Amino acid sequence: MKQKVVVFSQIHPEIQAKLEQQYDVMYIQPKLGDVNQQILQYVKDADAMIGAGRLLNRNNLATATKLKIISSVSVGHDNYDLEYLNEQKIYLSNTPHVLTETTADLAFTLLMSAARKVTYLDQWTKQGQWQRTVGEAQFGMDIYGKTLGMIGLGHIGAAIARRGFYGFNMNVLYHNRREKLELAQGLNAEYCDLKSLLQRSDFVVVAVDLNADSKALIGAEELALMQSHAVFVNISRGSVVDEQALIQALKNRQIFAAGLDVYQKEPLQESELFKLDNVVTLPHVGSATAQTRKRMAELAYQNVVDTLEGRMPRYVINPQFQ
Ligand code: 8YV
Repeated sequence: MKQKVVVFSQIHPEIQAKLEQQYDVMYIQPKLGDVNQQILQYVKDADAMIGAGRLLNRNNLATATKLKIISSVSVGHDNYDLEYLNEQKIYLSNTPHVLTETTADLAFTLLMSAARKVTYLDQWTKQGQWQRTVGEAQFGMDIYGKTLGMIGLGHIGAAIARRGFYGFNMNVLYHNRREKLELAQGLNAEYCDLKSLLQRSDFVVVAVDLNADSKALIGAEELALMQSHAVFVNISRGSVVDEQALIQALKNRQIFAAGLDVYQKEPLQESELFKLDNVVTLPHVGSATAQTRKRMAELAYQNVVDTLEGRMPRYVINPQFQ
């Protein structure tokens, strides 16, 4: 009798095929109706779940009596009710490291696109607005040699800081739950409090995990500390930022521009952000390259195999069911 695995989001086809060879695989398919009802039905005798981008908690996992692991194809794991998984002794695993550089590339893409008005000017040009030499309305902000303020200096935050320091000769400030002396030394980075970072930075990049400390970390008060020429980038989680406050700050030209890859509600379907010419909005694509998503899926697959073969998964979040 094959063990049962529930796939709750799209994963790389090669990994899908490997799962189907080894296990009895069921797919959660939104087009078939209520996803939570599908999850409740399929997890009844499931041994493992693999996927990303879906809230899994004590409500939609209530029927999971045999579940041994939720293998998330992501580095962030705020979608999962960890307290419940610990109660039920269900491993939660993730896929760190393989997406670090790809996500940092995307963060810097957002920084540069927002700084130089790339998306606005692309549309402006394509609409035939380019009638004469560009003027101040088309001017962007310099990046080279400017001050980069990192909110969060984990693996991804450090990779972003390296791009600024080595690639653009930027002066790096950082705010983190604790100082990262060794890492900061290599980047000549200065640890500072959040207020000082927001006041001094030309570019503010949010790269924190979503947790009790970082939820709603950036609101109207924090945005008001930023300089009017400053650019704000968020590649962490939407809930780290008060989105309405950011919209107001952009509308009022309190800051120069923003580059966003995450939002309080995803997918972002209707938003005042769509009407603004000083924000770049991307659809949560930080790790979204074919190569990186395949490597993430490979790690997630191995976490499932290890668990179902009785070994501790390599990237487990709750190794001893704290
Ligand atoms: C995931 C991410 O693809 O890894 C993460 O935490 O945010 C992305 O790489 C996303 O979470 C999937 O919904």
